[in-house]
Amino acid sequence: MEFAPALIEQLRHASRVVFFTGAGVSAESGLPTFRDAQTGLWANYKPQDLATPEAFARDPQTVWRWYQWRRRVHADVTPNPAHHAIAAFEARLPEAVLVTQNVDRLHELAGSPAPIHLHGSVFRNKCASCGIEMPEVPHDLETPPACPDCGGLCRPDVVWFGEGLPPAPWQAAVDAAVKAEVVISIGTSATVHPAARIPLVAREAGALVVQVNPEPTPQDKIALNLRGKAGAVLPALLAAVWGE
Ligand code: BJW
Ligand code: ZN
Repeated sequence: MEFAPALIEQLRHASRVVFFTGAGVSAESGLPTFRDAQTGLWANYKPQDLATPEAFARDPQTVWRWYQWRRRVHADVTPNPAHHAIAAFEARLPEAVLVTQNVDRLHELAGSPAPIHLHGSVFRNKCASCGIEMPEVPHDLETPPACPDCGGLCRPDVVWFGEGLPPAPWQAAVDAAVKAEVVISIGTSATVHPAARIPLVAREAGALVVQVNPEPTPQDKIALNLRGKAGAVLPALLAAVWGE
């Protein structure tokens, strides 16, 4: 795989690099992206219609069962070469920051020290009424437990459509984007806001934005586009920069 020599030089000498990831980075581990059609039991449901507070209020058991099923799928998957390459980049770059929209834990499993999770984690729970953190439960429990404090229902600690992002991770991501020399945006459709603003904020502040995606996105025009799968492009980029 060929890369522009100027890109390789810039990465070799950069320190403030932000990696911004979406569901495409986990696709080669076997996790469907958000915009893929669902299969099996869930073929008739669109993720966009399940990941909302309204869906949970209307039919908590169906939404809960969808997340429990996803937790079972997530428990069986492992990081792919893209996650490993990002962790290797982070180890080399003095001030790398990893910002992810993903609710899986594959970056952590690949050795990334402190990913900033903008959309929470599918492996944490909280009370849907009072917001208190609730413990993990067996992934085959088919109904959401009740909150010990207020009797509200347990839900996954993820950010649904219409909900605000957790303020501290969001602020940390914006701060890193403003300071970045390079942002590498990987496997995201760049359509879900405000997260999709991270590469835009960095570009406005003068950073180079590199996008790794086999498909076009609305951010093609502000980025240097590396068309291909993350699991192929990132190890090749790592090798081109440091011969690893
Ligand atoms: C590969 C690959 C390979 C494949 N290698 N690549 C401005 C304009 C319009 C709308 C809005 C706006 N601001 C806010 C909104 C509304 C809404 C929104 O953005 N809607 C748009 C869809 C139109 N946003 C919100 O509601 C947000 N909240 C909010 O704004 O609150 C306001 C508020 C403020 C104060 C108080 C109260 C409210 C919240 C958004 C939360 C998103 N949550 C989800 C679900 C998480 C839980 C779960 O997983 O169940 O997060 S939605 C879903 O999308 C998930 C993802 O993190 C997120 C991003 O998706 P991502 O990662 O980009 O995946 P895909 O599937 O879209 O794309 C995959 C890409 O990978 C594709 O491009 C492929 O080509 C590529 N790919 N294989 C590399 N091998
Ligand atoms: Zn509660």
